Amino acid sequence: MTPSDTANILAQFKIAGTVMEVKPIGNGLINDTFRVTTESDETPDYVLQRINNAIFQDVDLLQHNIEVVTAHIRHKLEACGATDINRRVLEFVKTSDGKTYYRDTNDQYWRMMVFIADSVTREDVTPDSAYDCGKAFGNFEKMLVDVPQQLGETIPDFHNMELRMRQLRESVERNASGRLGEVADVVVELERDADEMCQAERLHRNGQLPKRICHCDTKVNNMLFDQKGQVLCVIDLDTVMPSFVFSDYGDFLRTGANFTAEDDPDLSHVGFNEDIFKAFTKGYFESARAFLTPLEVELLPYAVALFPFMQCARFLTDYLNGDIYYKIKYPTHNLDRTRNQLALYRDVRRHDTMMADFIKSLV
Ligand code: GN1
Ligand code: MG
Repeated sequence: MTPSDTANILAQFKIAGTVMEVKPIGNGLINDTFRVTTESDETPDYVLQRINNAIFQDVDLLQHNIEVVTAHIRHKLEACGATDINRRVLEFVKTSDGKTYYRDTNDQYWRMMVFIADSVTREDVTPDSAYDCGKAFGNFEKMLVDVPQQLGETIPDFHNMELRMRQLRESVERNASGRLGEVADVVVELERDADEMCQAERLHRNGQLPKRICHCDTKVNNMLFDQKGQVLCVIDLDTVMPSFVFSDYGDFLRTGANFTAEDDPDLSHVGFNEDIFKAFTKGYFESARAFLTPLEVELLPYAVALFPFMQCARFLTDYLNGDIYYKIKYPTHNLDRTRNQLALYRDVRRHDTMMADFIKSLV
């Protein structure tokens, strides 16, 4: 982005104050994010994002979802007399024609949010913070059980395991990168459990499992905390859409309860952290028990296994396709991610009984 591009983009949004600096922040694998600092302490800072519209192809639908969800949460917070509401829900800045995004002349899409004052993101999860995160994500779902409008899927079938297996099989078939030989063992292992991991879709077709509005990218770095470490709000709302509750519960534990990062190439570091599992589950269940069905509760251990399994299939598919989806830092990055997630999946399965017993003890 040249300085004049930046100036043009900023000029589209009705922001207060004079911009001093625009600097990249965050480490998401999909969008590009910048912090926009304004000169005076009287005016807020902002977050500018370029929406990756190769991945989120219907930006109109995406922003519609986000507008509905943030308005609904704001309304709920007001109704229960919450304080500090501007730090508990995101606020989007409108463009001069009243939209929450701007499409530039290069077909790039931009949006702006008010930067939440005195907030920090975290990358680490401890048993204490895991409990709070569980409560917060459970509460996020709870606030959205009665969203008044139909929301669309911003990435159709995003967490549909049947689709992810189909995509993997196609990438195996094509072997576009010529890397299949290196990963054939992983393909065999995923195929072995594929049927079991696809059970949510079958239960949904039989009418036994509902879709609810979920966040669908529940990493700890998709939350803001205050300076004392208390959760302020959930951010990164692009993937908020109808899904199984497993998405939010299982995907948090995929990253939060792994002893190491999802791309650590040293598999001896990978493992499932039981303390984090218990703390997160306790917090999540406290918030979500009011609306979860008995079948959803019974399948929570399945959710914990599903997400490393699905992410393994997704990273592997991208590796076979020649790294066209996830940002990579070196040629075998997706391979390291794939093997890491497979190792995590295996370790989660060793905890099946422990997880089921723990969840029963909460019910
Ligand atoms: C992507 O960009 P980020 O890190 O928030 C991906 C998630 C994956 C994650 C793996 C839209 O999320 O589904 O779990 O990478 N988001 C999308 O790190 O595909
Ligand atoms: Mg993110």
